[in-house]
Amino acid sequence: MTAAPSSSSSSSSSAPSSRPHILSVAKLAPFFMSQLQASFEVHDRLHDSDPAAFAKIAPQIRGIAGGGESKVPRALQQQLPALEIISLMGVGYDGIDVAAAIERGIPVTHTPNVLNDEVADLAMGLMLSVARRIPLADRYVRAGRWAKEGPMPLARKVSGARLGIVGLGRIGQAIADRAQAFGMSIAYTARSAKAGLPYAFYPTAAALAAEVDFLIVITPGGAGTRHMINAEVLAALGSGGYLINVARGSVVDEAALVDALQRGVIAGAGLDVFENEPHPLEALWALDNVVLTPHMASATVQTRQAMADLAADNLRAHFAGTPLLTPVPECA
Ligand code: NAP
Ligand code: 8YV
Repeated sequence: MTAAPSSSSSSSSSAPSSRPHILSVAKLAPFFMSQLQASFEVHDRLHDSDPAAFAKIAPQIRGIAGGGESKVPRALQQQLPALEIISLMGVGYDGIDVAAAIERGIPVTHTPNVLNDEVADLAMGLMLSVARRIPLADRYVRAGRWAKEGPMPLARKVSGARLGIVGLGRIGQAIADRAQAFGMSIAYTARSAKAGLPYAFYPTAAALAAEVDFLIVITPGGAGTRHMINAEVLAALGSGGYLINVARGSVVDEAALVDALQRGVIAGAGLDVFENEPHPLEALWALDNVVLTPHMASATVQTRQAMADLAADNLRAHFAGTPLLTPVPECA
């Protein structure tokens, strides 16, 4: 969280409003916030900025709006006796205590599918960037090294290589579509094999890693996938292998990854997500065989607008008494 939240609602009137009160739990994009403010009384991160004011308004809060990285623990839900819905602008919802919400009949909504292309594009971009050393090459030219030292060392070919996808869901399949156009062979792991798809299934990440050159991770975060990519998986990927993580930082044991990168256990990594955001391990910063991006896989104007529209539509649907557009599977 980078900016100080505003301390109260969007209403300029001192008269009580009949519009539903919403708590935003993240710094929301202006094009999301403006939609919320048009329909609701929005209290922007008031629980963080002014706990006393929050305690007064809490009994009236009927909705929560947040992003894919937002935390909505049981303790926060318990402070909101009138809470009816939690709407996220993001597909991942590992920060939400969904079980606590379900106990009270509170639906949780997210924004699947509208970001598949964008996240798949960045996964391919990271794979190309680290294998072809594009950021390193950019720095090489800017530092005047081309003229002094000549061409850079040769890179690793991506087209035609063996790709493993950890998590073949909505985004994983969009990655596979792109990889097919690169002539890559495609294999995957997931909780279960997918009937009707022409890709080889491996029951574990380690078994998959042993058979591929590039391993792209695109599962949900949370307890079920925590440190699924560990030292054993990295050893299986091997000294010619590259890891790409566009899922959640928690899925990869980051200390084991740093060790593997430093010792040449794997060839390189492209990382959009980290265990402690926005503070990736500083040991990663010094490594030439990694490409780092700041959790930006869905961050284009077009896709973030589509995510905001869907998240706002879910809230509007709830308060209009019409069916939710995209509840998380546990609430569907
Ligand atoms: P999805 O359609 O639900 O797909 C998730 C896939 O992960 C499924 O194939 C699922 O297997 C697999 N999976 C789940 N738990 C697993 C486990 N314990 N072991 C092995 N595989 C497991 O989700 P999605 O829409 O593709 O999104 C995936 C995730 O990407 C999100 O939850 C979010 O964390 C992340 N994400 C990141 C960014 C970013 O900015 N970097 C943006 C968007 C999304 P089954 O099919 O067998 O159930
Ligand atoms: C965004 C994400 O960073 O959708 C997700 O799960 O991690 C990303 O799209 C975030 O949700 C924006 O609010």
